[in-house]
Amino acid sequence: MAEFKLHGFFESGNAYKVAMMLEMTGVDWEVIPVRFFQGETREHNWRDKFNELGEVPVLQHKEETLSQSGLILDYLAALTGKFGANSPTEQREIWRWILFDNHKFTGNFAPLRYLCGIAETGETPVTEFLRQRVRGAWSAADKHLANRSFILGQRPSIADLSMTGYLFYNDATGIDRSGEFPNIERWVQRVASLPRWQPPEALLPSVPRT
Ligand SMILES: N[C@@H](CCC(=O)N[C@@H](CS)C(=O)NCC(=O)O)C(=O)O
Repeated sequence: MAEFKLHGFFESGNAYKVAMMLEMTGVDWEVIPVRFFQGETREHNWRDKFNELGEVPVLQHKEETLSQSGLILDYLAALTGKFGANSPTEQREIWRWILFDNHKFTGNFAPLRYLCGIAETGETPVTEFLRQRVRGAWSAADKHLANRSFILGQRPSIADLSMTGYLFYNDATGIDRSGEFPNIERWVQRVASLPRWQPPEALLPSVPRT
């Protein structure tokens, strides 16, 4: 049995953020596939056992059962000594961007990607609104990355793993990332060039969609 157990599935970019960290830090981990599209995370039993919030990812390690990808990344950075902060100032900077990620960067992109590419709703006022919000959040990050290799500067951290998690998937959101946000595009490639990086399909299992 592996030391770390990650509950997740391929389409979950939030699970992928944690999978990247587990793989890139070289710890002993395994995935427990979650039948997300069949409603497993809505079942009382699953919520009682793993996460009362009804969300993936969940990480089990020894006596701990953790949810929220940002908090899990922070837990793993502290345990492994990798991709974490070197000072309280860096720690605050990491959390500033992880909170921004959860609220706006991933927070708007993930539902847009879901509506456009998985639910296939077609264009609606909701997709239009979300796309505008994504462009706003991505513009801020693109500007920040204009003169930095990574969020903290020259060194990759969990903030980069959190924010790029959803950017390694094909999406049908209608945003031309390389054309509109070239600094983000180069940053994504930089993260993909880090040692032990692997794409979502190599780390997370596909589960039935129906
Ligand atoms: N802020 C959370 C977001 C987690 C999240 O929204 N996970 C999705 C799957 S990618 C989920 O389980 N959604 C279930 C729902 O919203 O009901 C994190 O970063 O872990």
